[in-house]
Amino acid sequence: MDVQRKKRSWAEPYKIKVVEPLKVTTREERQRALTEAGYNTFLLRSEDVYIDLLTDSGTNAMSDYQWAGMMLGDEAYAGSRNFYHLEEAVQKYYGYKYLVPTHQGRGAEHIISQILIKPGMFVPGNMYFTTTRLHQELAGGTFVDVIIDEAHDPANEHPFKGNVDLNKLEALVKRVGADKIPYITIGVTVNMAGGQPVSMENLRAVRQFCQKHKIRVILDATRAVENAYFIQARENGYQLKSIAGILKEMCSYSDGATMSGKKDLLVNIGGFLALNDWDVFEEARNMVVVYEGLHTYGGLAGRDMEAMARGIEESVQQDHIRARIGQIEYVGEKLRAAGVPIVLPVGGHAIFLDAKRFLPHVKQVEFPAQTLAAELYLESGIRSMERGIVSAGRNKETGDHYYPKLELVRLTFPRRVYTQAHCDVTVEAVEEVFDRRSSIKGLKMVYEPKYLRFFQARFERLA
Ligand code: PM9
Repeated sequence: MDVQRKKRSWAEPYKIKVVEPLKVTTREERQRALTEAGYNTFLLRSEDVYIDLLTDSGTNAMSDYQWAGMMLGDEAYAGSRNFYHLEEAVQKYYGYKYLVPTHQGRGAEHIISQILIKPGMFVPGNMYFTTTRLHQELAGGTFVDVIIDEAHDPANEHPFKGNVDLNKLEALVKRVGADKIPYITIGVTVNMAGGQPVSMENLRAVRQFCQKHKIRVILDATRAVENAYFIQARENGYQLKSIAGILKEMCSYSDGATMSGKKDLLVNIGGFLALNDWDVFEEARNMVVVYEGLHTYGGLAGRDMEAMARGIEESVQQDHIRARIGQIEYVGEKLRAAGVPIVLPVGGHAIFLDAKRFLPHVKQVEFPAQTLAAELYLESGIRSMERGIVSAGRNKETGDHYYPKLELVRLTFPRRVYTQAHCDVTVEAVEEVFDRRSSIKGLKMVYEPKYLRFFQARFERLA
């Protein structure tokens, strides 16, 4: 007799070979640790953390293939064979001609900003990213947000919330003139919007517009493979295309990319700047020796470059990316079912709790997302990250806080690290904080560093 079978679940396309014990702490220990850390999860010691969802940056588990590659590190000062392997992998999978390795993403952001931005220029982008915008400002530029409005609404379920609004871009060109715009940065996916993707159609349209106005397009390709997965899943005409093919097409609409290899590329350290334009490359290759290291290592050991080259190959495998994003979707579905306010649709690397709706009684100047991240740690030992007013920083002209529409707490999943049981524990912990949300009080900032304050700022509970 024929039996109608239910659809099979997916499972991680790997098994575990090495384990790292986790420490469970008591509430008293966590309160002590949190007070010492000034209510900033960046200042906690990792040994006081149970499940670490601070970031997916450099926290990935490498494969045996990558670890084997580490033993093949050619630690020559110049011309390491691992550099050539990395260069080959970037050319093959991303399609750019020239490669400048950097120690991580912000090294690449620094170099491209210093080369292309002159004081008084404007740099549009599909929502700011902390380090990217700071490097643009340090080079004398002003960041201008040209993302579609839907991206600023956590409940809006637009499938490509990372898209550039071409009307906003056009308005900027009209206002300041194309010669004042050295390039546009397109984040794929958009981290601060909730890991939201950009459609291929939009990338193509931006390319066309920018070609007409002689404006360069620079991708922030940090999570471009995750973006490629969303294009495959959501955009007409891409269902049967490979992730590798989609990734290459995405990059073909740009002149270059900055990359933090610590995310998509499944490594613990590394990044690069990739370019098609020889003149810009020549300057970048010259600058990297001042700030990072020789142009064939850029601040990385040979073994790190080898691990990244191998990570590129693994990152575009269909079963890998499906499981990667499947894990985020699993947590998202459970939280949504429990009525916890999260950013929708669920993005590529994290679940973002909507702190404005989670803690509506905490004013934005009382740092609702910072408060919620601290509270989740206190409840469960789970570490998350604030992505709201603290991350947004201050307006360099007025000195006032930026007041971002999105006030979020990010539960970021490292790749290939946690199991479904860790996901269940996380959901339960969030639900418990949600149940007692009305009793939670905000914070005041008692120490504020000058740059990227979210990393080191300190807070105290409001009485
Ligand atoms: N992102 C993250 O946790 C690292 C710490 S927060 C500054 O999400 C994008 C989209 C990123 C990113 C880092 C960088 C900088 C550039 N673009 O951290 O310097 O998400 O390798 O990359 C972090 P690096």
